[in-house]
Amino acid sequence: MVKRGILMVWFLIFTTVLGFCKGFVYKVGDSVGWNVVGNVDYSSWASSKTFQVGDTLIFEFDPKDHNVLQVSRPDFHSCNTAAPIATYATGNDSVVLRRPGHYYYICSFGGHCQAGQKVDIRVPKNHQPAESPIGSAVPKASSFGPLAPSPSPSSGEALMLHNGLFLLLVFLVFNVFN
Ligand SMILES: [Cu+2]
Repeated sequence: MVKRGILMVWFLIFTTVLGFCKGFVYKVGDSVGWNVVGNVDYSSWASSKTFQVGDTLIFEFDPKDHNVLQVSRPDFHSCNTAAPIATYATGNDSVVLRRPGHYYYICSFGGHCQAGQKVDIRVPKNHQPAESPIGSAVPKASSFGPLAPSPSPSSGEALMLHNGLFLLLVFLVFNVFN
């Protein structure tokens, strides 16, 4: 019974450490969300962030008035809505940035893209040192983020994660054989 209690504590510590090491969740447009009112400059919104593989974007909008189309680079620049790569239309849509590169999103409703409802999310190839997360960035609760070693504060977190994992395994093995 005591052992089970200790195991629970370890599990809690482990999952907490894990929670802080994963990708961040970014709500596109912060408090305004995905909209044309509020005059959000989505390009400066995006350039103020350092996205990483494993991060999640959340698009919040009224599905009667907006949607989210992932499009190619040329379609992004010309606001062409005819050939989307993906469409999101629930009004509370999340997208996980699974690989490096550019992610282009536009709204296909009349004139919205032309009015600036478009965002270019760039996920750098290399694991960038994470800026101190501010604003809408909150730790995410599923799937691993990148844990590539780099001389940054996040490498300390990664180290913590690995240590935590190692200790948990040692602890579990110890418990099984005793
Ligand atoms: Cu729209």
